[in-house]
Amino acid sequence: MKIFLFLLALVFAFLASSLVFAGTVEHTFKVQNMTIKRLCNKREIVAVNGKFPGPKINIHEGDTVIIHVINNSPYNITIHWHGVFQLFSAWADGPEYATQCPIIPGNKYTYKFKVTQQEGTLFWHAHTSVLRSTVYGAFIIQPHSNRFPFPKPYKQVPILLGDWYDANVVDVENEALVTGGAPNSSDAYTINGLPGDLYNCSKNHMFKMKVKPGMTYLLRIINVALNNNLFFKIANHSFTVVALDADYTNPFETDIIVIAPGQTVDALFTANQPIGSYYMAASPYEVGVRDFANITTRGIVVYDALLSPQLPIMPSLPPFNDTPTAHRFFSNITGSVRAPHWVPVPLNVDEHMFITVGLGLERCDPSNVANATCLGPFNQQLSFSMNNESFVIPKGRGLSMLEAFFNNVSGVYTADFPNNPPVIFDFTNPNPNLNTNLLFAPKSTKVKRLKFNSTLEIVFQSTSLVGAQNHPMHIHGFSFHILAQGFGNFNSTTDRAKFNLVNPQRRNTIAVPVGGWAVIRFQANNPGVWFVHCHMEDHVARGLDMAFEVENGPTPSTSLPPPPADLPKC
Ligand SMILES: *[C@@H]1O[C@H](CO)[C@@H](O)[C@H](O)[C@H]1NC(C)=O
Ligand SMILES: *[C@@H]1O[C@H](CO)[C@@H](O)[C@H](O)[C@H]1NC(C)=O
Ligand SMILES: *[C@@H]1O[C@H](CO)[C@@H](O)[C@H](O)[C@H]1NC(C)=O
Ligand SMILES: *[C@@H]1O[C@H](CO)[C@@H](O)[C@H](O)[C@H]1NC(C)=O
Ligand SMILES: *[C@@H]1O[C@H](CO)[C@@H](O)[C@H](O)[C@H]1NC(C)=O
Ligand SMILES: *[C@@H]1O[C@H](CO)[C@@H](O)[C@H](O)[C@H]1NC(C)=O
Ligand SMILES: *[C@@H]1O[C@H](CO)[C@@H](O)[C@H](O)[C@H]1NC(C)=O
Ligand SMILES: *[C@@H]1O[C@H](CO)[C@@H](O)[C@H](O)[C@H]1NC(C)=O
Ligand SMILES: *[C@@H]1O[C@H](CO)[C@@H](O)[C@H](O)[C@H]1NC(C)=O
Ligand SMILES: *[C@@H]1O[C@H](CO)[C@@H](O)[C@H](O)[C@H]1NC(C)=O
Ligand SMILES: *[C@@H]1O[C@H](CO)[C@@H](O)[C@H](O)[C@H]1NC(C)=O
Ligand SMILES: *[C@@H]1O[C@H](CO)[C@@H](O)[C@H](O)[C@H]1NC(C)=O
Ligand SMILES: [Cu+2]
Repeated sequence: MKIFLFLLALVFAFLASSLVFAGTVEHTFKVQNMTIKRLCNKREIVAVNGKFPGPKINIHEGDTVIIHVINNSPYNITIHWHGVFQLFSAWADGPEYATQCPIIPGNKYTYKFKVTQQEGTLFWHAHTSVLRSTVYGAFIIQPHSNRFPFPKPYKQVPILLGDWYDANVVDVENEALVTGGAPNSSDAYTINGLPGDLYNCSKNHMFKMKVKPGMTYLLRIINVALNNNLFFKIANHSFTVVALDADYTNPFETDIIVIAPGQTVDALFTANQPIGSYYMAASPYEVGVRDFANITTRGIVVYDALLSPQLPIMPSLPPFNDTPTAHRFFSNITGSVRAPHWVPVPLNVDEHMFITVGLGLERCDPSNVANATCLGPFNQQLSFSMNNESFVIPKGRGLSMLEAFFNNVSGVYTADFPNNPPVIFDFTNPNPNLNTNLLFAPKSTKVKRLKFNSTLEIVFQSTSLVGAQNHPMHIHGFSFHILAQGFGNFNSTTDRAKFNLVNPQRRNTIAVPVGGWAVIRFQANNPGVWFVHCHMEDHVARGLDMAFEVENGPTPSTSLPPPPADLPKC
């Protein structure tokens, strides 16, 4: 009998390890104030379950995720599962007033969705105001079979690269919206919430990673910073990039990672250097931004050995404006066509869009702002736009955009987002000889309607009217192929020849080259309203957004199901 039970146990153990059944992963997120010391001060931040960074969600592909969000914070909250396709579950996507009204203080909402057709590194974050500054965590999708398309790493280590405000971040944003100028910059960068010893009072707030000599680690690197691209290095070690935004790539050898807000990079590194300790470090990559924290965050990689360690070695990081290094990283990585979940590039395009993205102005309205003069360029207010439409989030209209879509309610948004910019000019000329009237884009809430399953190609063209800046464009609900990218104005005659239709990288956030363009393509196979926006948080509130309204398919199983009963009301 004992032998029999033992054998039975063996059989079950075998089944459990080789056959993985789709499961359910359930968590409760209590969003609440938390007192924390960073830099030299104690501060109240908003955080989940008293943890900063917030809890890691670790699931397998195919799992159903149920997260009960209880808002005990003083602010409205929603949570976005950044990069999760939300196939036929748009109600769980999260951006405030796009797919749901916010969860007001004292209320709750349960996010429920199934994660399929994707695996790798994603993250979750608040999608109300600028609260994602401290309300974030890793969202890791393990392969269903636990098998990676590369040798199994010894350990997986999330590396959340963030930033830290030595002030209440909501006050910082609101102050900027009132003055019309740029918000105060963050005060530090962080690795897993820790600034590291180059900052004051932070010697004991440094991320430490112990490694075993000869072992290979999978770093799951996520840029959660509000407004900064980052360079990342480990002294004397190189990386093999194996995935971007939860999509496998061909192995790419590099000693530097470049990552924009909203992006992730999966990189292997082997502890193959002389026993000792080595700093890992991140510093900003910024163009056209006057004010940003200009100090490196660092953590330390320590070889687990009894020998007394040498002084740690510091990597040398590029200058903050090193666009060639950024472009080399961003443009050279290709998708792995043999890896799980590879999607071939759709070859027949149904809709072509050419979308300008960039900085402009909004007229200073003394009755609306604190002052007769605003603090933006030309004493006006900063504003951002796409195709000269500066998006206004439809707050105060009683319904989210997705509810308006589902119930056929008009008056929340209009479906006339233009396919092309209204004026063609020398988009990337830094000193255009133009009428300043060009700088003022109208405020509107426009979406682009797409047929179910149609294929869309977009040229994102950045503009330099008031100044060239980086814009990491994020599309909810989809990953897209990046066919080509370059500098200057996109030329449809010569640049189409550069399209990679065979093995382009696939991402959910494209860092449009500063003063340049990028071309993407995807199939709109998911009905709902999908927010599209720059992942520089300051650009979101000022209009660098739009949305896709993807129509239902022909059958109930290709249509958006009704909303959950507990969907928050406005
Ligand atoms: C939470 O923190 C905010 C910001 O510091 C503060 O205004 C608020 O009073 C705090 N609320 C509670 C319940 O502690
Ligand atoms: C922003 O920075 C200015 C200048 O340092 C400071 O006076 C102001 O209080 C800051 N704003 C916030 C909200 O911290
Ligand atoms: C108001 O304008 C004055 C003068 O231009 C400036 O010094 C001050 O900082 C402004 N205050 C606000 C809140 O924008
Ligand atoms: C550390 O504090 C000193 C004195 O307040 C200040 O001058 C310096 O800029 C601070 N350094 C950092 C990295 O914040
Ligand atoms: C680390 O790299 C530097 C610069 O390449 C080199 O001089 C040094 O010898 C290396 N240190 C170790 C411990 O390998
Ligand atoms: C950033 O700091 C570096 C070195 O401390 C300095 O050379 C550079 O000019 C600074 N950049 C900005 C934009 O402040
Ligand atoms: C990457 O792209 C750059 C152009 O930005 C090119 O010069 C370089 O040779 C490419 N290859 C690698 C492996 O970096
Ligand atoms: C919305 O309109 C569509 C198409 O006209 C229709 O099929 C659907 O039943 C309508 N939905 C509601 C809730 O009225
Ligand atoms: C944007 O639209 C406004 C209002 O129609 C117009 O005055 C302006 O010239 C346009 N600018 C551009 C860059 O298209
Ligand atoms: C949508 O496209 C997919 C793959 O491209 C195809 O398998 C599916 O049948 C299409 N569905 C409809 C309703 O057209
Ligand atoms: C595109 O490039 C071709 C070939 O260099 C050139 O003749 C044409 O003028 C360019 N078009 C634009 C819009 O710049
Ligand atoms: C919070 O959400 C409610 C309901 O949508 C809204 O009325 C209120 O204005 C929101 N508060 C803020 C500060 O956005
Ligand atoms: Cu932007």
